[in-house]
Amino acid sequence: MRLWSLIEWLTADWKHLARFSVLALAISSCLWLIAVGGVLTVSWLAPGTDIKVEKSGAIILSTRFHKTTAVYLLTPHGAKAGPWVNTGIEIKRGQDVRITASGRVCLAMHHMVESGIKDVPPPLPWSGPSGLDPCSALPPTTPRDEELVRSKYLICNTADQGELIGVISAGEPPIKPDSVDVLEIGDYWDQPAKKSGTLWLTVNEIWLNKSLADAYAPKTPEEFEKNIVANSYWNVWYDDNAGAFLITVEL
Ligand SMILES: [Ca+2]
Repeated sequence: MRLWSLIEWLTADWKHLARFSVLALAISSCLWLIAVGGVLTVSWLAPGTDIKVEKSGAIILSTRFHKTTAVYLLTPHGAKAGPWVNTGIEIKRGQDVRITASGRVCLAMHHMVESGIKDVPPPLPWSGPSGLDPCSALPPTTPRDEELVRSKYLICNTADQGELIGVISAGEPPIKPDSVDVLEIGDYWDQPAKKSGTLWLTVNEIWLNKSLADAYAPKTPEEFEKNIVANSYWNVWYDDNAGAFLITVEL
């Protein structure tokens, strides 16, 4: 009956119909705006995840309201022309950077194979991202002692051999950067970035050049000329490494 009364009221005067039409249009418009606004708000608040794969192989995940997380698998061989590996992970100055690393690397695979054949402990045990404990050189008659003699030639003298180290740089860093520029990451590093650039990583080893014959010890100068200089084989100490570190960078 109420519906019939409404129809009678609307048809009694065209002004009633006009007012009713305007009111109905206003209410429907408001409902439509509320619905559209709700959909847009929900989609804006939703944590949409963007996944990008860099040429370097780094997998970068980012969400609208959360920090970026990048994952990179670092092998301990260095790059083609130098020890520093371009991760493709970009960092801005002042960003809080948290790096976590896991995995193990072998820094002298030939020693590992020889020890495996003889069933004796290897002179260079597998190393985590924090590098080798210098005390593992004992007893001093093992080939590990040779590594201690050469330690002054490491890319970062204040980090242990095999330790994960990094540099934030716009271009490829020098083989042995200024010590203030080297991030001694190990298995965990959490600090604001002091500069903007790409994250370059490597394990702390020796990258030879013509003037580092002593770093080829205990081989002779003649062997250094024949094996290394003649072949520009500067990465000889990186070439016998094996394993990998899984690096997670949170920005
Ligand atoms: Ca090595």
